[in-house]
Amino acid sequence: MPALKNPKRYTVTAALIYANGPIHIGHLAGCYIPADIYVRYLRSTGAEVSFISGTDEHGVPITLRAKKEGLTPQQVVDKYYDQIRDAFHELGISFDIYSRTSREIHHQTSQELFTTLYEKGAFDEEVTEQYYDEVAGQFLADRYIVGTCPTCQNPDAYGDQCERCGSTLSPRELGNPKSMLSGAKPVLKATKNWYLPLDRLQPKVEEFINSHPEWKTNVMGQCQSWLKEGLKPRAMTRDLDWGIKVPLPDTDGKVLYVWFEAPIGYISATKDWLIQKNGDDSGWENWWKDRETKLVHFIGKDNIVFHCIIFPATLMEEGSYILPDNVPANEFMNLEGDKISTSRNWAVWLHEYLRALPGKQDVLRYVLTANSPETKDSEFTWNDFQTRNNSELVGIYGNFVNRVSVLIQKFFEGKVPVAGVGEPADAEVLRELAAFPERIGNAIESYRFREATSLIMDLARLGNKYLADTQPWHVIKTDPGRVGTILNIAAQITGALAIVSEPVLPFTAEKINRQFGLTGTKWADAGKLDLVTAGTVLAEGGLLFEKIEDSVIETQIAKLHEARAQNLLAGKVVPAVKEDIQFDDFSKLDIRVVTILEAEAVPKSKKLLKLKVDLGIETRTVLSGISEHFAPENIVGKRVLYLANLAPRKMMGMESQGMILMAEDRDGSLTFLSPEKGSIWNGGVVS
Ligand code: B3M
Ligand code: ZN
Repeated sequence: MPALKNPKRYTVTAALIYANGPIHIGHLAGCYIPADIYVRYLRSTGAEVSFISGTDEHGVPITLRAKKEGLTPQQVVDKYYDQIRDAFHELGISFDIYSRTSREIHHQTSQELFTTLYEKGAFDEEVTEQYYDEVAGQFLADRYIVGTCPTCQNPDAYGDQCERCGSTLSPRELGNPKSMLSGAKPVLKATKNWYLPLDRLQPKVEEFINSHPEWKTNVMGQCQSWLKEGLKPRAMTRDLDWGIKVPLPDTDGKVLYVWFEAPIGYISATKDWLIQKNGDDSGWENWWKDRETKLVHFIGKDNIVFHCIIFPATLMEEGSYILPDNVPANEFMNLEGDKISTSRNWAVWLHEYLRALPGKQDVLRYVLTANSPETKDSEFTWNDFQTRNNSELVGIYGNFVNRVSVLIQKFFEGKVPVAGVGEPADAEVLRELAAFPERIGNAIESYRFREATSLIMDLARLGNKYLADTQPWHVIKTDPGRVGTILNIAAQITGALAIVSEPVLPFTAEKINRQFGLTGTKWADAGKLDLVTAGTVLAEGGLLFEKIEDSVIETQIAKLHEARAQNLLAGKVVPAVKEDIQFDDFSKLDIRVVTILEAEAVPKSKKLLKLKVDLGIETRTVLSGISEHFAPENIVGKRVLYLANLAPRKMMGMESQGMILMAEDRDGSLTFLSPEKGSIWNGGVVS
């Protein structure tokens, strides 16, 4: 099936993210923002669209997270479902439905599809030996097992995939396998599972993929490399207890493979949407079975094989479904020079962004699109974020709209003036304006969102240039009628800008619409000469974008590094408690409260301070490795705990007597132990 021309309707899906953690900018840039731009554009052209997404609530990523957080899998998915849904909503991602795979409708839909395929004989039933953890009493599928990747020797490859080299694996291919549950070396145990014979389906899959030469090269590249390697049968069931029960007799302890059922979640979510909207799911087939419906999957690059090969193969075997027309997967977005990583806490989290920079949804949408990892990995930096905001959104886009409204306020009491007879400059700008909607539309329809964004900015530049060329602020003195024409045209450009930028900047477009009295505009209205009606009284506008100061950016960068440091420390091994000693051993320690009388840096030493301490009965000199933590002048006079009978040691040519006792925090900072009262503490009481 080659790409569909003039579809009747669109089913647009965005990946069902695992409900095992919050959303970060990598997810947004990879899939959700492009999907939302595409859908908002389609709606604006009057197309019939369903925009489908939700959370993926099964699979090992959920159960592993539950184990890590000390929650049940259900508690984990409940917690993150709400958080993810709300954050998307706040960012203006305009899903028609944000469903979840734990809903009954999904269990039912995926079990039905499994049963249909089973009854058609689409699966091979096979008893194989799978790894089993005898300590945990559980089979170890996918991410429950780690070992050495046969391709790149990464010692931490998962049972289903090596994250270092990208190879798809099965647990048996791992060297030195280890259970993620107990750390035990797993044993092999026989179990029955149902396999989709992708090897036999390869010719059909190949024909499907080859009918789409228009797919993005990064997507096509991955597909071809899979096909070249030769598809292998893949089990569609797993020996796990969290998931959707296999709808066959005697299959206790078995669930559907998460990558079998999760994409079916798009279908269930469509039904869920219709049920919520109309009370029943009638008509759902229009979105999934009508050959004139265009199905587009927005995903990140790590999900390509599942959406381009495995899910289509499943649908082909069933027979009555349409197949994806396109899978415009993006590459990855990196962050400040490093890969985004949830486990290393190196990410900008959406819910935190929304709290830290309220009202700046469009700035994030814009920056992530302008710098989208469309054809290759790209990088988000806070400095680039600031520059794009300050010089593009504020300096070009916001500046244009602001000038238009200020000039209309100033010269026409806030009422959009009537246009008179035009001059060549007007004809020229209108000619250029007229070309933009189609150019931007074409870019969006071809999934070139970066280009669309830069064209939007070009349109704002065109507006600025028109004002600079026609100089209404000078002309007003001699020819107010001419200024009326100029500002009427400028208002039409503003209205068009709102329409064509709405997919990327929906909050901003809404503000412009409100200010310029526009309602219910469509894509085809952009470029019309009477889009903004003369005589419209401009509503209060305010600035569309505001400058972001250095301090805001510095705070964000610091936060990022702090989060990573915290994370590293959280993983730091705290030494186990040492072997027991007897009271006699303890009473040998002569611990006292002393006062620091003098403190000075030790020449040529980075760490040492030379302290003179007062024991009450004598003074001592002690060298203490605290120079990086305390300035000498700040510690004179402090009362601290001191081990008085530690045998003297030579350091840097000086004798150090005894030792100052300190507490070390998780982040490596030091604190003196400073009793408020008392002079000598010996085996117990501070008095
Ligand atoms: N849950 C992978 C992910 O969250 C997977 C996507 C499913 S899409 C049907 O990245
Ligand atoms: Zn590898």
